[in-house]
Amino acid sequence: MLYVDMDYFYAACEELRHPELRGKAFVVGTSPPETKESGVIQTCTYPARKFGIKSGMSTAFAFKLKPDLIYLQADEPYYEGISQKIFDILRSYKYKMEILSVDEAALDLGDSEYDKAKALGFSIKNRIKNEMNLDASIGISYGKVFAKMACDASKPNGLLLIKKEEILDFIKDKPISALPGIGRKTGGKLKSMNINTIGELAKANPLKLIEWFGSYGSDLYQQANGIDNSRIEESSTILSLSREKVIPPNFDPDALYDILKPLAEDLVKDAISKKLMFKTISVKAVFQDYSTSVKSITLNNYSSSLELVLKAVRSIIPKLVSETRPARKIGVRISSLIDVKGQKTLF
Ligand code: DCP
Ligand code: MG
Ligand code: MG
Repeated sequence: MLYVDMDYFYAACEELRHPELRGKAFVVGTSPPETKESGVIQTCTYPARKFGIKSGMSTAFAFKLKPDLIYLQADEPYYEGISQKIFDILRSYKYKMEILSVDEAALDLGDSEYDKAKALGFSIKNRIKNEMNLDASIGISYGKVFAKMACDASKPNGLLLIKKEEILDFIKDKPISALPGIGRKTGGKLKSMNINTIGELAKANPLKLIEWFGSYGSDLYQQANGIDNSRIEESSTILSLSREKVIPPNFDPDALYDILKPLAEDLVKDAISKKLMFKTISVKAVFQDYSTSVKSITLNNYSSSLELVLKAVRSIIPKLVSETRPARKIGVRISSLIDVKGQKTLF
């Protein structure tokens, strides 16, 4: 498996159209410059990371760490256009490919020899550099999870191959947070049981893990023991579908669901007609000051269920908007799409 993740992606895209920023410490955040301190950092360049700045941090705090930080507001449609071009390059290699986020994808190399896989990795890196002037990091290993971990460990602008027999050594002293999918909740629970490293997780009681986390617990136990059963789910060339609507002035925030429901119905109809299934559901709000906020829910499996979209929308709305912060526009989006052409039984 070969895993590609672009380096400081949104900020690297900004360097393409603002060459004067290249190599500087700057951040990309959610809010317009006038109200930037109310938002969060979406990414920052590696020079900015030296000051302790990170994605997800409040912009106000990032400015405490570096008061003369350069700030830009995110422009997602621009980044998504660049992302499509990168995926076109990856697709041209004709391997089975899964897109995992705006800046990452996995290619299934089958039983390729290590030398051949490495040469392919360098060829991909060079093409992305030559054609897009962007740095990609690449991890090659057995399974999606270990290839992603190799990619993370290679950053920035790296390429790392971890052979099957090297995996246990590679993962055992890493913190559990290095495993993809371990967030604050799972991480906190494991830490409360004194499980801090992947090596410690490998020795945990698998039945307990399943009791706490269901089938994810079993995946975690296997991964910690060097087993990765994840398969490539071939992605659609369409990255996401969305619908949005302007909210009338003084609209009751409790009634936002009534605006989103018909949008979600139309969206799911569109997905089914395009023979697509989705895994991620997002609701986006644009506020009066044009700052935006997006919250997402990722399902365990691909779906085409309107019910699941509506359930996700109902649970996200209260987290996104409040009476003190009225939204001017609201939208719903489905992403992580797969093509189900020829798999009619799924519908
Ligand atoms: N992103 C975001 N909010 C976050 C994390 C990420 O909006 N909390 C966006 C901005 C990132 C892009 O997604 O540029 C890709 O995320 P990555 O996690 O791959 O991070 P970067 O590509 O920015 O940096 P790295 O070099 O560590 O991959
Ligand atoms: Mg990245
Ligand atoms: Mg990424």
